[in-house]
Amino acid sequence: MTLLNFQTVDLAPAAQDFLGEVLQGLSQPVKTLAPKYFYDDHGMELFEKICELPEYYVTRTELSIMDELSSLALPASNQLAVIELGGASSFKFRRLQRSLSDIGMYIPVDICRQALFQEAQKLARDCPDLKVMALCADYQQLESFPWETYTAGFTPVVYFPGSTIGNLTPSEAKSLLTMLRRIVGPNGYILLGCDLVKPLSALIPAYDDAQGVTAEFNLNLLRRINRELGANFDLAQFRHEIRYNTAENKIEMHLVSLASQTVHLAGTTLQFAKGESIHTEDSRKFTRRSIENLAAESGFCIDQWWTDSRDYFAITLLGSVTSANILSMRANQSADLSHPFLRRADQSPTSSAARG
Ligand code: AVJ
Repeated sequence: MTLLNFQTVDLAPAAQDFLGEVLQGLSQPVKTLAPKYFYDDHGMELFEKICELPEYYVTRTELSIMDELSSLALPASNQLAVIELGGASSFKFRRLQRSLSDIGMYIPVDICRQALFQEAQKLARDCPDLKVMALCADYQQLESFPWETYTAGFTPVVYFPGSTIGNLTPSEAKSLLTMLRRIVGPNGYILLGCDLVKPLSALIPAYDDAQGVTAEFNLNLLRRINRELGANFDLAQFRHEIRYNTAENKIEMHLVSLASQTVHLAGTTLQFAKGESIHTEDSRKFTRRSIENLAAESGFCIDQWWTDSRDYFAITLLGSVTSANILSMRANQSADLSHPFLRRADQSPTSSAARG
C-alpha cells in the first residue's frame, strides 16, 4: 500500500572518511577521535543502555520536561513543520507530538539512511494526518536544500534534542545555529535540548557509571577501528577516564594508555606514552546565560525556557530576534536570572512566553 503522506529525499551524503579522520586525529600532539564515530551498531546499543542507567539523568530528565509541556501552542499562524536533526529514531518526536499542538509536517534528517526511512515510514503509517518527509543528508547539505518547495505554508521548527549540541565547540554551535536561522527564517523556531551545569557529584557518575557501560561505549571506538580499519589496539591497555573542564564547563571523555605501547594502523605506527590520552568526546554543559549568548550570536533569543525541578536539563524555544522579544531580553538582562523566584515562574510553559 502506498502512503500518500510519506516521501523520502536522499541527498546521498558523502561517505565519511573514517580512516583519514582517525589518522589525522591520532597524529596530533594531543590525540583526538571524533565522537560521531561512537555509533556503529554496537555503539548504538551501548548508547541506548546508557540512557537507561540510573546515573545517566540526561534522557530521563529531558523526557520528563517534555511531558510537562502539555498542549504547548507556538505563536504561529500556520501549522508547524518540525525538522528533527538526527531523527533516525522517531521516539522523541512521538513524545513531542503529545505536547506540541498543530504539527502538520515532520522532516527527520539523518545520515543513517536505512533506520531513518524505516522509522519515518512507520510514523507516517501511524499518523495519516501528518505529512512525513524523511531527508537523508548531513547538516552541511541543509543550507542549500530548497526548503520552500517542501515547507511552504508551514512554520518551520527545528528540533534538536538530547544536548547533542554539547558535542560541538562554541564556534561550531554558533555556525550551526546561524545556518538554522537562515533555514527557519524570521518566523521559525528552534526547539533545543541542553544539558545544564550541575554539581560534579551528579555529573561525573553520569559519564562514569558503576556498571561500566560508558567505559565500554568509549572503548568500543577502538574496537571499531580495529575491525573496520584493521588496527591492532589492545583494549586491555586503555582505560576510560572522565575529566571535568571547569574553564569551559564540559565533560571530557578520554582513553588513557596504561603502558608505553605502539599500535599499527593502515601502515602507520602510532606511539602511546604511558598515561597519554586520546580525547574522544566533549559534552558541554550550559547555563541559561550561555544559551542566551549562543542564541544572540546567531540571531535568536530565548522565547520560552522549561526545566526540571532540579535544573538539570533545559528545553529552550529559540525565536528570531524581533522588536517584541528584544524588549523582553532587555527586561531579562536587568533581572537576576539565577534568582529562584524568577526561575520558578519561568518553568510554567505559558508564563515565559515572550512573543506577542
Ligand atoms: C549524545 C552527546 C548527548 O554527551 O551525554 C553519553 C553522549 N557520551 N555518555 C552526552 C554520551 C557518554 C551524549 N550525547
